[in-house]
Parts: sequence; structure tokens; C-alpha cells
Amino acid sequence: MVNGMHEALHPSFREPFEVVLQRNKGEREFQQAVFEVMQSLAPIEGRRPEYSQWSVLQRVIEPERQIIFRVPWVDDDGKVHVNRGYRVEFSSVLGPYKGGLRFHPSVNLSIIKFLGFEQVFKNALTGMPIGGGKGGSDFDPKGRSDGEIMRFCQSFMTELHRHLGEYTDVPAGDIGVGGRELGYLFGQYKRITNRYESGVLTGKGLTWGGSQVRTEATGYGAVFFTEQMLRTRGQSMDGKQAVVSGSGNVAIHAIEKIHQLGGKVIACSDSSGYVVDERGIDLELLKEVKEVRRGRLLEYAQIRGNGVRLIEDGSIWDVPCQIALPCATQNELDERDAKQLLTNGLEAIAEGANMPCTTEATALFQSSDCLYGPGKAANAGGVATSALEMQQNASRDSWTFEKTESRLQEIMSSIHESCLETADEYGDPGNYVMGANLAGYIKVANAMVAMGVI
Ligand code: NDP
Ligand code: 2IT
Repeated sequence: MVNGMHEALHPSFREPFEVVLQRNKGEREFQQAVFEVMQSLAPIEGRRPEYSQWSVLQRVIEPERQIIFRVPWVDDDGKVHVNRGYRVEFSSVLGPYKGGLRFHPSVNLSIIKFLGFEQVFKNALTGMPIGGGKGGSDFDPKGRSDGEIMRFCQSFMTELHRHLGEYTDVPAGDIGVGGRELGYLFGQYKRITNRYESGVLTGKGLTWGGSQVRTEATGYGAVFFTEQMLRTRGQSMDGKQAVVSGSGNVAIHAIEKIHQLGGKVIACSDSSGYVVDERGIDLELLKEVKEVRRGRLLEYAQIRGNGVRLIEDGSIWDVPCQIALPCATQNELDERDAKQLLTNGLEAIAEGANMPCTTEATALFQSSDCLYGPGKAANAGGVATSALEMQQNASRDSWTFEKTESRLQEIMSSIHESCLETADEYGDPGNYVMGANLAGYIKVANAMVAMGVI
């Protein structure tokens, strides 16, 4: 997809991009993520000579360290399985490597690198002292018992622990890694190191070092960001019809916040299909099906009744809405979907997931009148609240839900402001993609220049 797109880049970035293609052959997602950032950098060319003098771009596209390891574990029947574990420590220029762990059968080095690369700039945008990294495994948690999940997490951490530390690398959750997995991971880290090092992982349970609002933060933050975008046009979420893809951690809490703000979410999805519920998604039922039973959306449709059914083939983006929040996975929304959404009167889209829109869909949204909040800005609330969790751990404090949520709101407003100010300053007002990429990049690049060639 990215091959042959050099022309879309400023001439000074064509050679570094060629290096990315050659050095990371076949890593489509990573190439796509780098291309998107490079596309946004044209306006600083010539304005920051120290960046080219110190080869900032050439250094920032190469991870500081990439770790790949074997994860052997035994299932309930005594059978041995071998998975592959990853941790890509991308940049520690603004703080310890920080970013989630993803357990999903599709995980490969390209996916972990794209996520780690985006994390660097997202984390910079939050204004918190955190670098960027990402990890995970091609382990498929679906259908596995608690015992199997625990043994897998213990084996994974047995290797990963030597690379972690509250000042070194601080993982959290992502797809397939939530409270249960983080508990097993933290337990094993504590056991191996004989240290109660709370700050080594975020997304912990509330009784053992976790922060209020971390569970809700990514979804809530994405909706706060959407609300901020709508406000620039004198509008709000109140009375809007929304579609949210996914039905995991991010989607559930995005739906919750949209409903709190007076909007109505009429569709959500999982990998088996999507449901349309014109009365508005019943959040209690969705939580029961997804979080308690760890079931499929089919169960939601069956219990909800009243004509709600699971649509197995087709695209959730065909459902007409004013607000769209893709909260499932990368490249889940393509050019056709974007066209359909725009034809149906889409007013705003914010990326709860990381890189959910293809390059072509992104271009279409940017050339339209629709408000478009890119993931690095819109879903930064999760990692920002992780940084608040680290802050509470470091001071052995714990804040109330209200205080933490209001800090999250402030951070999302400041990210929103910083995107708009940067887009203004560099000559493309209202371009949140350019604003987010540039604001994050400049912060990272300035620190890299200050620290010399390392
Ligand atoms: P969860 O595992 O809780 O939920 C993921 C949801 O997306 C599930 O409904 C899942 O369906 C669906 N999904 C995942 N992969 C696919 C796929 N390949 N095809 C179709 N559906 C898929 O993960 P999260 O909610 O935590 O993460 C969702 C997105 O948000 C990811 O892109 C993640 O990187 C991003 N994100 C997460 C943050 C966090 O704090 N958790 C922070 C910032 C971004 P099924 O269950 O059927 O697989
Ligand atoms: O993509 C992301 O920002 C996350 N999965 C959250 C990372 C974190 O460290 O909280």
C-alpha cells in the first residue's frame, strides 16, 4: 500500500522513508504509521535546521531496542504451547518506555512496532514524562480458562521482567490484556524480583496500587476529545446519534460517556459482527455479556430481543450516524467505509483505537468538512491516566474518582488545544492530524537534540 507513495512526501523525507521500507521489509503497519507521521512533517522543513543537523528523523524511526522471546506454557490438558513475546522499546527520551501489551493471534513485529512508534508521539502529546514502547504476544486468549491465562502471563513475565522497572519500562493493557492479565503479570513480577514495585505496571486493581478512572480513561478521553472538537463549531454530544466499533475496554467506556453526555450509541461490534440497537445500546447488558461472561455479541442480541440481531457480514460503518468512534483495531475503517459515513452525514470521527483508519480513509476525512480526531490525540487519555497512576504510586497516594477524572479532562483539553495551536502555527488550521503529529514530534525532537546523539 505504501510503496510508490514517496511522491506524497516532502523531498527531504523520501530517502528516510525509503530506508524505512528497505529496513523493515513487509512490515506494512509500521510503514503506514511512519508514512502518516512523515506526511505531517513538511511544514517544519527548513524551520528547524538543528533537526536535520542531528538526524533526528533518522534516529526516531529506529526503535532503541527490540526484544523477542519464547513463551512456553502448559494448557489444562497438559499440552505444551509455544508463543512469541515482544517488547519494542521505542524511545526513552521523555521518560521510561511506556505503552501497553497486546495479546491477540494477529500480533507480529510490524504491529508492535507501529504501536510503539505511535505511542512515542501520543505520550509526548500528553505532556507527561513518559517515553514510548509496546509489547505483546500472538497468544489467543479466546476460550482459555483462567488457569491457562495465568500460566501464560507468568511465563511471559518470567522473561519480560528483566527488561522492566519503574524507571526503565512500564507496560499496561491493550487488546486482550485487562485487569485480570495485569494482576497475573504484576504478581509474577513481584514474586521474581521480591519487590512491591507498584510503578512497574499500570492498569492495576484499585486495591493494589491502581488508579481510579484508568479503566474508563481511554473511552472517556476519546469522548471528551470529540466534545472539544464539536465545541469549536458551537455543538455538543447532546442529542447526537453515534456508532462505536468494538465492545471491549475502550468501546464500552466510550459508549458510557456518550450516554452520560446525552448522545445515543446505536451500534457496536466485535470480531463476530455488529449489532444495531435503535433504542440505544444497553450498557449494563453489554458489560454483563462482555466483561462478566466474556461472551460474544450474539448473546447481547439474543437477550436484548426486540428485533436486535447480530449482522455477521457487512460493515458497522454502514449504520448512519453523526458521530463515529472506531474503538476496535487497526485498519478497521477503509475508504469505502469513509465514503459511506460521509454520505450518511457524519459530523465527527475520533479514533479510540490505534490507526483504525486506512491511509486512504484518513485522506478522505481530512479533505472533507468532518471533524477528525486522530488516535494519537483522541485515545491518549488511557496512557495519560497511566501516568497519573505512576504519579500516585510514586507519592504513595490515591486520588478520588472525581479528582482523577477532572485531571483527565484537563489533559484532553490541553491535547486538543495543542493540536489546534500547532496546526494554526504551521499553516493548516483545523487539521488535527497534522497538529497532533507535529506537536508530538517537536517535543520529542527537541529533547533528542538536547541530549545529543544517543
Ligand atoms: P479489548 O481487548 O478490550 O477489546 C477489543 C475489541 O475490538 C473487542 O471487541 C474485539 O472483538 C475487537 N477486535 C480486536 N481485534 C479485532 C480484529 N482484528 N477484528 C475485529 N475486531 C477486533 O481492547 P481495547 O478496548 O483495550 O483496545 C481497543 C483499541 O483501542 C485497540 O486498537 C487498542 O490499541 C486501542 N487503545 C487501547 C487503550 C487502552 O487503554 N486499553 C489505550 C489507547 C488505545 P473480539 O473480542 O471479538 O476479538
Ligand atoms: O495504546 C495505548 O495508549 C495503550 N494501550 C495504553 C498504554 C498505557 O501505557 O497505558
